[in-house]
Amino acid sequence: MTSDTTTSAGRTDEESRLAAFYSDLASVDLYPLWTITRDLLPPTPRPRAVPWLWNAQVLGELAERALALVPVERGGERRVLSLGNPGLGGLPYAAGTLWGAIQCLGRGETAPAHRHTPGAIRFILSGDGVATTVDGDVCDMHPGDLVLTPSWNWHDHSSTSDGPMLWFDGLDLPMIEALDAVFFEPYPDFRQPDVTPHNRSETLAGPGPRFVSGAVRDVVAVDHSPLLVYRWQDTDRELSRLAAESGEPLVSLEFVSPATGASVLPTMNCAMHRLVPGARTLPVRRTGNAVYVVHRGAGSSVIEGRRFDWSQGDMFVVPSWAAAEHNSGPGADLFSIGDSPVLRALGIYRELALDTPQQVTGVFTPATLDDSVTP
Ligand code: 1HN
Repeated sequence: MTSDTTTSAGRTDEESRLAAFYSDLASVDLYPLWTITRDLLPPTPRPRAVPWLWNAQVLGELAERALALVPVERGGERRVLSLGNPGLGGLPYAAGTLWGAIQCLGRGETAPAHRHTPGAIRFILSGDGVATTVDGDVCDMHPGDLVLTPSWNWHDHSSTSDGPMLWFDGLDLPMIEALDAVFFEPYPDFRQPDVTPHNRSETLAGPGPRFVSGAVRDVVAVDHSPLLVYRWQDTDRELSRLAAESGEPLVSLEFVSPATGASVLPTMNCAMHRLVPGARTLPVRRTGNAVYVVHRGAGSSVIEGRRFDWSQGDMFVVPSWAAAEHNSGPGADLFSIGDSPVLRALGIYRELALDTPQQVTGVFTPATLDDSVTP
């Protein structure tokens, strides 16, 4: 029989053999590359997460309602409202690799001790009198401070205040989940002992620099920073020094390990950006996702052609390779987290500076609360 013999089913012999071949492939869980229609190798990254912004007033109001309505207990562990990027189809992640959230703790409360392989950072928004104990070191927290809870370090949060504290949580959880490497363990007691003196890492961390100029670093390290708290006064002083020295509209510093000069966590970098009043930057594309928290001031960012107006306490996402440029009105300080240390370590970090401002094709309108459901 020749290959073009037509069978009773109206197929040539070859067509029949091909159909049987595809059916056999599927039956043993094999996919031939030439039939895969999803774009495996797009010319540039196509993150599913979209540029997005959460409004400070909405976040604050809902955090207050959570404080009034929901206790902090074992199981739930934390009173956290996670930023869910609408591009991610219902996942509670700010971007494909990053968790971002607002967390609140009320007067006298403790969020129970546990540890997990995802690493976390806290950036304090408001309130006072909370300490996070990190593997036995009680770290006092104040607005503008950055506190690290590195991978597999025991951590709990305790309030000795008579008011609530709010902070931003950044975690590498989606990345660790993608690597199938999430482990979690509750601490045997509700909280770790409150040992004195507090803030030991600040005296033991060594004299190395705690900040470097520039938002993205080449130095990568497997270890996290021995310094667990970066104080706002130090960050502010360094930003002022850099701004005066450079004369640039935007200065960025990265928080680094004083021991190695590498990012604070092996998986995440933390940076602070100061825009002078009236600053305008040109657009840049960078690989890696980033979440920004407006610490002070107001301004706007154009991300992939859409303008996002922001002010203090707002949080927004710049997904990988999205063109982003920033403008400030009265001046602003922006805190950011990003996953670029991982891209750096793997040799796949890229940056592309664009030389003209983007055309603004739309203005983002943040979600607001519907008055009819707000009591
Ligand atoms: C976590 O442990 C904290 O310790 C905050 O405060 C947010 C989100 C997902 C998983 C663990 C915390 C978290 C988290």
